Amino acid sequence: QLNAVIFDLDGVITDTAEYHFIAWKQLAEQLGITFDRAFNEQLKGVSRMESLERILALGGQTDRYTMAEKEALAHQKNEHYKQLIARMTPDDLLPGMLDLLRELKRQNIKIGLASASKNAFTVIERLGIREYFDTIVDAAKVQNSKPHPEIFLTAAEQLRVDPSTCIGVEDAQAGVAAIKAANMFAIGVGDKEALKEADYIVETTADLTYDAIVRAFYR
Ligand code: B16
Ligand code: MG
Repeated sequence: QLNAVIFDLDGVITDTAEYHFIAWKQLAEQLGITFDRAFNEQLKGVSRMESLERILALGGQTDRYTMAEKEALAHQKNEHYKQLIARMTPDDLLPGMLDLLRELKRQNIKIGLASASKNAFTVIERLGIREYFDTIVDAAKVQNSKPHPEIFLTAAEQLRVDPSTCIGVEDAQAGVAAIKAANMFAIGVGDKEALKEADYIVETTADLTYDAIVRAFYR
């Protein structure tokens, strides 16, 4: 029986990856590190500090900064990112997502958010969809990042549902792995090859209709 659907935020509900890209790119350039869109793909679903570490490694600067300096660099990126997301509106919802949230509500299926972003709440507010969520679990509330299942398990616990009755929706490979480790039904949005661990894969959110996901879950 399907009781809940738990969504990732970035890349599933909205495309904040572009804003993360702009903010990280500016910081990387300041440090003399060349940073392109292809590399940005590797930062999807990855925490802020881990993203910084990967960028420093890309530039061969892993040991150049103290922990305090790294915190300051991550803070600087986040201030820039916050300026960018402050301009988001409901128009930034990905295709089909509002319809899906509405239909889930109508069918009395619980809705959760499991995002690695500490800015998740702000983004949800900017998108005007706060009212749809029965729980929002973000990186600030968990110890372990994806692919660890903790964030999805915490969401299920707060929704008071058994993980096996949940669908998790993710665009990142680490996210799909986290959903599977939580013993939930995993839906991947994006590349078939990259997300092959998922139980069901759609190319874009436009294909993420209520009927399609329910059919996949009960198949
Ligand atoms: P913040 P998700 C993730 O969100 C993003 O995909 C990832 O690129 C970002 O670095 C991470 O959140 C942390 O974000 O710096 O705002 O805490 O895909 O799990 O919703
Ligand atoms: Mg994501």
